Amino acid sequence: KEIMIATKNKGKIKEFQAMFGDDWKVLSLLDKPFDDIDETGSSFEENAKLKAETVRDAWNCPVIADDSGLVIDALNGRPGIYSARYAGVDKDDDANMDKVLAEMEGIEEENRTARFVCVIAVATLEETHVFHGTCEGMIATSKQGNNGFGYDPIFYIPEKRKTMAQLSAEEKNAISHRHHALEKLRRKWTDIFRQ
Ligand code: ITT
Repeated sequence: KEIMIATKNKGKIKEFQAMFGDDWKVLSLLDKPFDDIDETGSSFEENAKLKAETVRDAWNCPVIADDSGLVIDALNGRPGIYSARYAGVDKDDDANMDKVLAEMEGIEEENRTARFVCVIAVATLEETHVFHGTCEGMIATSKQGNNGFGYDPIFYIPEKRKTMAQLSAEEKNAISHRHHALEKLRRKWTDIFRQ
């Protein structure tokens, strides 16, 4: 079984492949090239739909997309939908984290709350479905850990006493925003694909 996920983000691709499991071959825009899609939406949901539907319309097959990011309360929700290029350069994780750490300097622990948000859009030939997932945490004061991708080294999870980047892939994939969104999709899978 194969499923196309309209992403070029290697971190996302790895996580989806692990979460779908060996029964599935996760295909991405790294396997089948596609021009960069302008993310012109004003919400995770709009951008997830835009990516899934753009590729679905081009290829006439069901397509999944993931729009995600880090929402920090003390920064009024930033970086939010601008997470991938918060420091100006697309997907420069270190620069993005440095910018967040600088903006969060001096902010007390109780005001460092944040969440990862993931919206998965599933565009079939008939319609598009969206599924939301979140993961609550705090912004650390420095980078810790080497696993995962993106903002994981500065996303501290109090229950685990670790940052997301200090968790194994299995541990992250059991609690992440992406996991929660995918679980909601799983519950509707047979309704959506009638298979
Ligand atoms: P595609 O559009 O090709 O899927 P992208 O990286 O541009 O890739 P987004 O626009 O959804 O995707 O931006 C998501 C950004 O949010 C991503 O680049 C990371 O900086 C951050 N992010 C999302 N999920 C994350 C996770 O699980 N851990 C850490 N950071 C994450």
